[in-house]
Amino acid sequence: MSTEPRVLIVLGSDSDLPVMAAACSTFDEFGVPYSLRILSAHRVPHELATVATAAKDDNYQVIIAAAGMAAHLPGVIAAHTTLPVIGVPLQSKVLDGQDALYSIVQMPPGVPVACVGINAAKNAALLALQILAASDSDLSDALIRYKQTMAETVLNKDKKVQAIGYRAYLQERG
Ligand code: RP5
Repeated sequence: MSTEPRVLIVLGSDSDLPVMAAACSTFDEFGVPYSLRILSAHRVPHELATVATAAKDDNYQVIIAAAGMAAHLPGVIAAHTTLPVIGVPLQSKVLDGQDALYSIVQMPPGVPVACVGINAAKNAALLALQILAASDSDLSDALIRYKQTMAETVLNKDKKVQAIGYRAYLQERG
């Protein structure tokens, strides 16, 4: 597998990193290299535009952009590139992430952004991996194995709750 980063992750602030670390660890788990940048649409608009405009020539294939509050970051990036952009709305104190969700999800026709759930860093990474897997059979196989493992985990829980009943299950679950 190439060591050249294929995914560009952009955060609106370093305060977004604790949540978005789950995206990084998901890429680590699949052995897919990524670049991580901290570039605000509002605080460093020119630098952000430069990075977004160059992303395709820099050989990135998909971009994840995470921001909270008035989260214009994914939309602004999408305005500067034809690469697929996945937006992650982040929870904030005052409006609980709904501000970011609404800022990201309702893009005008012509400039799409794929929006995952509030704080859904892991799903953003998995969606990015699925986009890459469309032209990468090794990654596609790894994602199939991931889903199989997930299914086995749930089926084992189902078996267990049927075997020991809900009270004992809850006790064991803690
Ligand atoms: C957004 O404003 C960032 O994405 C972050 O979620 C929020 C607050 O940023 P800081 O004041 O913590 O840097 O642009």
